[in-house]
Amino acid sequence: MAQDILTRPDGTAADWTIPQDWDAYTAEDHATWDTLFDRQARLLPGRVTPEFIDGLDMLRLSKPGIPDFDELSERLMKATGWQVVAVPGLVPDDVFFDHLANRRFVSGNFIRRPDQLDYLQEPDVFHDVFGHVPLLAHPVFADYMQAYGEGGRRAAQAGVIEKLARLYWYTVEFGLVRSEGGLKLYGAGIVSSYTESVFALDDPSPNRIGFDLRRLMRTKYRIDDFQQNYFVIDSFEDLLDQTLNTDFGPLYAELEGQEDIEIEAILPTDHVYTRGTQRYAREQAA
Ligand code: HBI
Ligand code: FE
Repeated sequence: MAQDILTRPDGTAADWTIPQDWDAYTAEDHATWDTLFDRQARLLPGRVTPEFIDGLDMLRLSKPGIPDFDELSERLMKATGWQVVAVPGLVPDDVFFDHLANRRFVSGNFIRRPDQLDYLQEPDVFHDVFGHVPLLAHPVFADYMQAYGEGGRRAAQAGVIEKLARLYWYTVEFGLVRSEGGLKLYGAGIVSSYTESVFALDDPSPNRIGFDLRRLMRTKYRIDDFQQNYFVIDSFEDLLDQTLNTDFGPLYAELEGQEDIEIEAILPTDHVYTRGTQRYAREQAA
């Protein structure tokens, strides 16, 4: 993967962490956080899974300004034993997995510029902290993330990271969860995006299909625009049960000879919540 060619910047520890250097944030940086936070805080109630809102509250993330990671880690540590550590940007897969396996979530310490509110390539502190950290206060999701890190270390040794990366993508980053009141958001890539928070639930374009581990691991994904397909889990407990409490070794062997599934495909065996029109993707490609 591309991360293999990353080189460790000067001043970075062996595990790629750096001091957050909270005092170095400018008034503009904090204002950018507040703008992004207020927008999502108004949009998400009723759309996001209630456990996410519980996490925001428990971690006092509504306090204005970019959170101080030490303060945040202290609260998170009490809830689930996780910490947040600062990194300069993307880190190599093995480093990333190692942090997760040790219940450390890595966050970029920088924040996007005011002219990049809606789109940026690298994960910044808003995506990483607002998007990912609230669910780390939930005991089951917290265990899922640690198990993912452990699974990642094994997948790296077996040379099958691509399959496991798809699991992260379609759950941790872009997952939906079923509830009595309809589908809800929980993926960090969605909940940290003003536009995708609406698209993922309301737009007729994407498919929304039931979570199925084998099926998911064969499904390609796109990183450059709104998703064309979302996988829907029943609950965090079910997600953890179906995935990381099991040994993936035999599964990888089984998937070895099978072809990838196109992003927008719907199979006869799929549990279809929404058959998308794919109109958005078609228009973007035109
Ligand atoms: N590094 N900082 C950072 N954040 C990520 O989300 C991340 C990473 N390195 C690798 C990675 N994610 C993924 O490629 C793994 O899930 C496979
Ligand atoms: Fe992310």
